[in-house]
Amino acid sequence: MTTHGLTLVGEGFSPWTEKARWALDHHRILYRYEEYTPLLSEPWLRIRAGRGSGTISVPYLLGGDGLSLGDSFAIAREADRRGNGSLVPEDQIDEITTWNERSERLMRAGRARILAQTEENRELQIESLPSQLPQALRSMLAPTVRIGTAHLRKKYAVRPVPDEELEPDLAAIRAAIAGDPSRPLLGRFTLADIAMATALQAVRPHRSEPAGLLPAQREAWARPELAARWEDVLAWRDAMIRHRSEA
Ligand SMILES: N[C@@H](CCC(=O)N[C@@H](CS)C(=O)NCC(=O)O)C(=O)O
Repeated sequence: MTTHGLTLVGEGFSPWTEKARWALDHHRILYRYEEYTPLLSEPWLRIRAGRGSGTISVPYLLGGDGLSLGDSFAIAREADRRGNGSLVPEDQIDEITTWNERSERLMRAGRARILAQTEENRELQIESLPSQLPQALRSMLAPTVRIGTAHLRKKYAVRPVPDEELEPDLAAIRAAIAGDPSRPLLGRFTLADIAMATALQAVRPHRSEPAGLLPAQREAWARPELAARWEDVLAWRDAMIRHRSEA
């Protein structure tokens, strides 16, 4: 297997990372995946990315040829370039950008919720620690996770997002699919579908994707009352993910 020197640095539980992975996988682009831990992994990522200052986030795509991309939308466009396009067709770029902005809003709402829950819940703190840490240390180190959540709160200016604020973006999906749970948002499968399907993790995660979302995290991302009002939209998301695994 050759990855052409591509490394994707990401967080296994993150919808942004999942979006980038889906776009790369869609084009069957091979890459090495590397798990990122906030704060701890940042210096090494900065060195390899050639970004000594400024904000840096994951997913981050690094290439042996100097490729250095730190945004899921940019990574998806790169995947499209390498894979001879189809996810971001030029004639639909404006609509796809609008869907991408909707997905960002949902994902940011998800981040606000999971950070708040992680600050309260010890099980979530333990799950958030790097997986290579031995079991005996995990319980002891659980409170240190709050250093990471405080850092992320500040970095992303996180504020609580009530359920109602998510509804206009969910209504946009409902209108676009018009009762057909397997209809792509723009009539053909594009990055709009990937972005929104992954972002719906902020309403209720899919039962098994992303695989890096651990059990307590999966429960904590869910907004059950909101999800109950948008089952048709969640069924559409499930159909998109089925389509991904069948492809
Ligand atoms: N607009 C960016 C947002 C990415 C983002 O918010 N990443 C967060 C969540 S995965 C992150 O890197 N968190 C860890 C950190 O900032 O250290 C994208 O689409 O890639």
